[in-house]
Amino acid sequence: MAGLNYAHGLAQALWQGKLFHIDLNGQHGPRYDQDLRFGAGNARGAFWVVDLIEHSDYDGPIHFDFKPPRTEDDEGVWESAAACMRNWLILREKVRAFRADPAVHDALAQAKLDELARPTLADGEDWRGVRHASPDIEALSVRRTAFEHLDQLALEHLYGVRGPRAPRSGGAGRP
Ligand SMILES: [Mn+2]
Repeated sequence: MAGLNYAHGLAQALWQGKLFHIDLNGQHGPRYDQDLRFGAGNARGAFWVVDLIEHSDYDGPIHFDFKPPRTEDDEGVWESAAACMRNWLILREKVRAFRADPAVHDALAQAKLDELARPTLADGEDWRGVRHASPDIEALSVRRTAFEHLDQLALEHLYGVRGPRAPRSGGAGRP
């Protein structure tokens, strides 16, 4: 609701060993508490949430906190509940294919994933050193994260143009 990145919030809680419970639903940007069924609304955000949880050591409950529209009857309410679970499973299949894609392994390396757990403070450094720091501007200017490349690969898996069920030729095939 606050417009923050939900996957980032979960990742921070995991990093601190403080993720004990999650409530999943769908949302269109920073509005009131929409509680759409999971996978509706921000589908890209849902992809990253499933990717995070699937590839973490989280073993707590995975709950849905959604609200079917009031125009649904009892059958529609249960359909909405089943759709939350189905969308989780659809996205789980997609994130597994994403993580198995050799291009993704390469993109994660380009994004310096292996450096994420490395402290930015070197041995012997403290805050006093910052006052006299002389950064290598040339080196900093060529540094890149390559997050766009990684995120585009995620979108292509989400859109179904990469991975096991991707079209093999014509139309939406990748260049
Ligand atoms: Mn809610």
